[in-house]
This record gives sequence, structure tokens and C-alpha cells, in this order.
Amino acid sequence: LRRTHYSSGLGPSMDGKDVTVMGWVMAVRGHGAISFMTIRDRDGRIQVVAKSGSCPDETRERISGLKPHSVVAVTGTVRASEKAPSGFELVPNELKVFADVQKIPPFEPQAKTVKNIETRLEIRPIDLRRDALLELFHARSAVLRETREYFYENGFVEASTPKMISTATEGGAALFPIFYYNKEAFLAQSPQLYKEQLTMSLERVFEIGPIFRAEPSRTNRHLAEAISIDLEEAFVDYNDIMDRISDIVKRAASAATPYAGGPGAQFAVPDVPAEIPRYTYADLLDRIKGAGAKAEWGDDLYPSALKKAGLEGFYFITDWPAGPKPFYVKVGPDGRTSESFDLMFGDLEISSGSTRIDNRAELEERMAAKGMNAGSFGHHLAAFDYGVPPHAGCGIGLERLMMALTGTENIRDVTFYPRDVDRLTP
Ligand code: ATP
Ligand code: AMO
Repeated sequence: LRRTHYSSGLGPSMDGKDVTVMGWVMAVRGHGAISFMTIRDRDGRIQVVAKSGSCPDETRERISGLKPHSVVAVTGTVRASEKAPSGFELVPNELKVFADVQKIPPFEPQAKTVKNIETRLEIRPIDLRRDALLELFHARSAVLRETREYFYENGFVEASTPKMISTATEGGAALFPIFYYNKEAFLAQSPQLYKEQLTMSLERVFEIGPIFRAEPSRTNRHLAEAISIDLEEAFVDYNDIMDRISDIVKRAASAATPYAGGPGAQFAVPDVPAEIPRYTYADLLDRIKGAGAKAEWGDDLYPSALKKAGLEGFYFITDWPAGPKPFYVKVGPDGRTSESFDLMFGDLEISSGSTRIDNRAELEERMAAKGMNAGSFGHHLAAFDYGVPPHAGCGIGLERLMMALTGTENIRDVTFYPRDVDRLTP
């Protein structure tokens, strides 16, 4: 038995044609002389109408007994019908049941009231049949494709760097230790040092891969395993990287837009301004203080404080205080600020990036100031003895970007199988 058509390939113009469709049962209604069944495939829905006299009785009876989610093939005849939602229905001849449903799921994906995320995650494969989530994950895939296109068009080479590593790159906290044969090792917090080294040969690299953060807190914006879109480029500085991010975000927004109009879509893609505004940290601090919030030079800018500053949509915060930044971030000529930025969406951080330190002495100095053991970075430091070009880059949190583009409140909803402090399954 072979599928001849997807739902999207069927229509009233095919009246009288024999077809075989495959999918899963969404609903069965009616008894006795007539049964209606909606089946769904990856493209959409098909209404099957089994009426006494127009299809074999045995097929009609079996259809009326099917439970939702059963996986089936239906061979039958297309019949144009003005009453059917898509202008046609399928008159079944034969039914094949690939998988009979053993259990009714504790919630119906199409139900109007949506269960809380913890309940839904317990049977994520069923939850992912919900129209609203399908739109989100189609949009996510389109965003990834468009981002990759951007990189290829601009001469970036896709890299894959080790995820089992010997040292922290983003500060000591939030590390997952693992057993690596007889040694202690860690899951990579970011591809930071590898992508920097790759600028020595490839000049422009990107990586789209997992990052691991043992985030201790339960929030709607932190995962223990997230996907980072990392880029790194030689002979440029952080301003050039902000230009690149602006282009990527614009293209990502266009790629997501078609899915905002889909059947289950409950989101509107926000506008990306032609020029994403750039505010320095110092300016924002003044604004926040002016709005009556307590904030000191060097403080992280908390969502509550950013809200006070009344910032909305996409914007950059640039020139952060150098002190708290990771050791590889280039300190500005004033010795107090750094050549760094965050891309924000309202109070949500989407990306961090910076110009990097490109000489060994300065890097060692920063490590010492941060109380880091330079000895554990021997290979990285040694690369600098052979000449590292000036370079800059950033990491964009894919899930955070998707939250912004789809107005999703909880990061878990835009993640297939989220990992967090409370969840390692499914
Ligand atoms: P990075 O780790 O690169 O700074 P991030 O966005 O994860 O990226 P965090 O400092 O962890 O940065 O948090 C970003 C924002 O989220 C911060 O401004 C912080 O106020 C907020 N945040 C962090 N933890 C919590 C929490 N437990 N509850 C609410 N908001 C939080
Ligand atoms: P940073 O630590 O800011 O920078 O991470 C970059 C971006 O990754 C996303 N992100 C997360 N998303 C979900 N859950 C998390 N726990 C999480 N942690 C980070 C955020 C964040 O902006 N090496 C640098 C980047 C660079 O300078 O190139 C870095 O890792 O969207």
C-alpha cells in the first residue's frame, strides 16, 4: 500500500479520482448510516465521509470504531462537496489501520483550553500535533534555513566544535561536569574559544549547535540545553557584528512571517526596524535612574529596570562595563567599558557579542584579573603566539529569538524537548 497524495495535493478539481492518503485520526463523528472522520497528515486535514450505500459496510463500521490518534491509510474516491470544509471529501473504499490507539491521551491537542506546559511535555509527541505548536516549529525550521542561507551568501563556513571540553569559557558557574574516561570534563557552555581560533584560518565561521548551562533557577527564558547560533569573523569589530545580527534578525523575521498566518497561528511577527537602535549601557543607566530605579555602574540591567526605561522591540545595549564581562571580551580605550553588546527584545536578551582580545599578554592579564588559571587554557593561549587576527563575533540564542519572533512567553514551548533544572525527561 502506497500513499498517492498528501492532503495539500487534493481538491475539488479531483472529483472522481481514486487516491490513497495516510495520517492519523483527529475525530470520528456519527453512527449508524453515516460516519465522518477527519484525518490529518503533515500538510493538513482530510474529511472522510463513510455513508451506507456509497462505501462498503465493513469499512464504515471499522471507521466508526476508530479512536482519535489511530494511524491509518484510506483508499477511496475524491468527491467535490460544497459542504466539506476544503470543498471536497473522501469516500472510503478500504481502510488500513497501522496503529490502533491503546490509550486516550490525558489531553486533546486540539482542545480550546491548553493544558499547562508540564502536563503537555509528559506526552510531547502528541502535544506537538497542536496547530499552534506546528506553526512555531515550522517557523523555527524556516528561521534556521534562512540564517544558514545568510551565512553561506556571506562567505561563512559552518563549523562543528567539541561539546565535551576541559575548561569553562563563560565563567566558572553553570557548568555541567561529566566523566570523560578517567578525567573530569564539562559540557561546552559555548563554542567560544574554538570559533575564535577558527578565524585564524577560515576568517568567517558559524556554528549552530547546543550549548549547556547548569542554570540553577527556574525561569521562562533559561534552558539547561539551548541552541546557539554562533558567528565569528576576522578583521572586524563589534559594530560590524551588530550589522550582521541586524541582517540576520530581519531575514529571520521574514522567514517566520508566513507561519503567523497559518491555521493555528496565534502570533504576529514583530517589526524589525531598518536600523535597530543602539544605546550605550551608560545612557540606559541614566535613563533607568531618571525613571526612579536604583542602579549603579556595573550592575546587570534587570528586566524590571529595563521595563522602567520603557524600551520595546529590538534594540542593542552596547559598551557594557568591562569588569563582569568574560575574559575574552576586548576592553575599550577608556579601560572601563568593553567593546560589547547585547541584542534585546524588550527585556529579553537575544544575543551577546563583542570584539575579542587578540593578543596573548592582554588575555593573560584579563585572566589573572578574574582569578582564572591560565594554565588550563594552554592550547588556546599558544595559538596567540602564532598570530591571531583582530576578530569579533556573537552568540544568538535560537529559542530566545523564536520567543521574540512568535511572542512566546515560555521558552519551553519553542523547544522540542526542553531540559531544565527539573526536567531531564522525556
Ligand atoms: P547571559 O548568561 O549571557 O547573561 P542570560 O540572558 O541568560 O544571558 P542572565 O543574566 O542569566 O543572562 O539573565 C538575563 C536576564 O534574565 C537578566 O537580566 C536577569 O534579570 C533575568 N533573570 C535571570 N534569572 C532570573 C530569574 N530567576 N527570574 C527572573 N529573571 C531572571
Ligand atoms: P551568552 O552567555 O550571552 O554569550 O550566550 C549567548 C546567547 O545564548 C542564549 N542563552 C540561553 N538561552 C537559553 N537558555 C540559556 N540558559 C541560555 N544561555 C544563553 C542567550 C544569550 O544571549 N560566547 C558568548 C557569545 C559570544 O560572545 O560570541 C556567549 O555564550 O540568547
